[in-house]
Amino acid sequence: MRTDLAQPVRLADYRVPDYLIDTVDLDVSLARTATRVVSRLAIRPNPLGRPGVPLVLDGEDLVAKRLVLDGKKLAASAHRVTPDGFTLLKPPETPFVLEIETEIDPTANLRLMGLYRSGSAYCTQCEAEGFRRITYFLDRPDVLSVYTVRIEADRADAAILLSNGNPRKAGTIAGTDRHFAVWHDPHPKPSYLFALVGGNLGSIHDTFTTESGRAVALGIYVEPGKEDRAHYAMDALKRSMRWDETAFGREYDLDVFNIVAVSDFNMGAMENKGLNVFNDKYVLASPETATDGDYAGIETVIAHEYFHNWTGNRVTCRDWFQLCLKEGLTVFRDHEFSADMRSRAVRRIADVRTLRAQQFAEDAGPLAHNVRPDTYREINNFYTATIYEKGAEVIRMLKVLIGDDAFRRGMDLYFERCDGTATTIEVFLSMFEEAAGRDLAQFARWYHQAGTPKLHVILDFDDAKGELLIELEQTCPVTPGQNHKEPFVVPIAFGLLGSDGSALPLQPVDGCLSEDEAARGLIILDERRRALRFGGLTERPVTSFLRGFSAPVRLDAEADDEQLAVQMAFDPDSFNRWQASQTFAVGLLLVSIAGIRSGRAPYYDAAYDQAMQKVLDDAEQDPAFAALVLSLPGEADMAREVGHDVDPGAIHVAREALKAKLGEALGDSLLSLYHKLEDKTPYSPDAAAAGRRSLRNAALDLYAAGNRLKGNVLAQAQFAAAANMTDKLAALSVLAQTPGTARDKALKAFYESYKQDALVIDKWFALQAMQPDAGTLDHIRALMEHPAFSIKNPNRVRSLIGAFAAGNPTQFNAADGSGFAFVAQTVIELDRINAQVAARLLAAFKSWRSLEPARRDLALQALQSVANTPGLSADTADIASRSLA
Ligand code: B3K
Ligand code: ZN
Repeated sequence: MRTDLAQPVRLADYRVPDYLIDTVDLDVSLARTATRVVSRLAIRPNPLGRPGVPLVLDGEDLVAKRLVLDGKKLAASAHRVTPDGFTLLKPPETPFVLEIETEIDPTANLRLMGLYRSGSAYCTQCEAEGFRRITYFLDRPDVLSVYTVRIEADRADAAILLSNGNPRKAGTIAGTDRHFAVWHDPHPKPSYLFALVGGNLGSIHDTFTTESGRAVALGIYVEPGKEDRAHYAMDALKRSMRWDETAFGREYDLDVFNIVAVSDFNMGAMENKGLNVFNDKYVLASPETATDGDYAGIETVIAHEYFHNWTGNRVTCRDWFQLCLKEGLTVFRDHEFSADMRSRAVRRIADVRTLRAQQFAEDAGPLAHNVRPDTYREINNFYTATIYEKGAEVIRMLKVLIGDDAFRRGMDLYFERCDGTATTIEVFLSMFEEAAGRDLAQFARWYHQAGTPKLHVILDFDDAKGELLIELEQTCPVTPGQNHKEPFVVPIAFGLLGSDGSALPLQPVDGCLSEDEAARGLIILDERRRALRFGGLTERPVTSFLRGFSAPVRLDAEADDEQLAVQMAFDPDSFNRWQASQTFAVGLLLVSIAGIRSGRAPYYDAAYDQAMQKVLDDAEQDPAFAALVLSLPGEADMAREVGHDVDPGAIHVAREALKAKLGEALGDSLLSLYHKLEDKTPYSPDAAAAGRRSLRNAALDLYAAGNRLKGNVLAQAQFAAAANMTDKLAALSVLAQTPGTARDKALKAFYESYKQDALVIDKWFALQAMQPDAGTLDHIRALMEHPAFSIKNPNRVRSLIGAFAAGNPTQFNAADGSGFAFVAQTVIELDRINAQVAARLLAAFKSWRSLEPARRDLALQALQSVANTPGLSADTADIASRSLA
């Protein structure tokens, strides 16, 4: 295992590989503690590389058993081999075959990278650099090879044997109880997309016929007995395959597509060619065990991994600096898919909430980095919200800027020209420059400059002339290593409303807006400042900026309560109707938080509940949307709004008080809505039914905040009667807010009902970990001893410890430092087991510098305790040192 700070890898140092590997023949004999891997590599010097240099293959924790060059045992003097690498000192100048046998121990592999055991199955995870834990290789994404894989195992140990590509051959080894399968993947791929699975798994099967009439055999493999829970994933897969044909013209390209669900997995899922491996959380669903949110998550992740087949696999990344080339683009594609499957407006709001909660927070702290970074020490730490979510926003802006048609032409060009290559962001952007006939050099700054730009808006209304003057200015905060920022290209979708809510035509004065901008209701801000003037106005209009959240920026615009109320009721852009409700609440909360810190009572303004009452009156027209409006900005959102010297305790008090006031003021309407939305029909996970449940549960939550006793009575009844997990968990989360015997009883009953089901028990862990009351930390410590908890399983760690660190701002940031110390201690313990998950957990400290001084000191001490631990993994050492820098 590597330790402490690794040498940084720099984009500027990129060099093409000196050798290429055309084909890989793997022969893997599975055994629990001693799996044998024979790898036969057809290697040749890269005509573009340096001639005659030694061949250096990556390795990690490997034991080399046999080394053969062109059929002859390799002399000791001709090579160097260690667990971490293999060097062939003088490689032949013409193509040669290198055969390497390694032995690996999947059972001892707790890092869950390379080949490991999950439950009773063998599985692999190779992205980013896990293949080198299976065999010595040029483990970099720009080495593309055709793989043929033979897997052999005891039939009793692994009846199912899967790898990438198409099945070629299978059979029994005469006279033994062993069998084998051979898979061949005709598409050249980088090693990070290699996968292999062996085990005794249950499965469901289906067929998909592609647009051009080819039949594809689909299979989903799960723990035996859970087959029934895989049907929604299969349905989502078929819808994804069809959608990629219609939305992007992309057809599937193998005879089979398999998905395997495992219960030990470092992240959500992995897009290995033709053999996606999934965290079972994103495959398994039944009404009794999965919430509406889980169903939506499965749909998205299934789609995301499938879409990688073209954006990631057929066209891959030249190096890991280009990660957003596949991730940002694929997130954009899965967002579009979900928007087409469900309500576009509701999806957009949900996606922006995630972006702000995760990416804006990351961008504002010490872990901020470019969408296309130019240096890293540990690439696994760059699978971040910036690469994924901001990466997707950048693509969305590109589409807005050049228009739908040019965007589609650019994508088509990209697939046509780059298919089968490992490429870069520059090449990607050049496709759109060609398709749209415009220069994107300035737009590319979104990839090269970190930080969330702020858009300042100053308004001035000239009554006499009936003109509105708008002054726009963009600024961008300093981020690690970047003090100076050049202006971004910011597309601002924009409109004006009358005080009665009517949409007003845009009448730019003196051609201050181009015709195209005026027609599209779009201001393109590509300088630091821009002034605009709109005329023909009989009264001061209400302004609506950033419709649909047209750019990932923070908006700083003046708007009074009356204007926000007009926007909430009438803005034709539903995103901005929702945004106005949030801005209203943020304004009240900021006053309240400042007051609480100076010893005053929480602040409230009845204008807010009047505006919210109107939303409730129309709630049934779009229940999912109304549910989002009823959910107040979260405590982490408020911490971001406060920005510096944050006191999470005061934020909690202010938010609870606002919620209670609102719940009380709207009590009757909430209650009647709650009763009206009761649904006695059988559960269906579709968006409309899920929307009604989310509104009903949001109404219950808000009602209970203002009417605790009566609310808890309703929640008790719902908890007892609920036939689906969405309603059950919503009721339990209301009950969990009041410490005492009723809560304990409900939690116990929940555990008893679902103790067989690890994924449901994860919800039980998470709910308890997120309670803001003072007893939570002790309770978590006790739960870590619970038989259902295991520090070796990433889902358990994320649901108990991760939920505490990321979802319990009050107790994680407790004034005595106990939350920080606990998470730091757990990171240290976990680091020895699974460094990747430990490093991810440590990133929960990303906002520590914006805390008030006393807490900041305590967070600093906790971070230092991690950084000073001897023998830390490269993963955790990297996060610790960047957090402290
Ligand atoms: N590409 C994988 C993530 C791999 C993470 C490696 N640490 C899943 C995805 O984004 O689709
Ligand atoms: Zn991805």
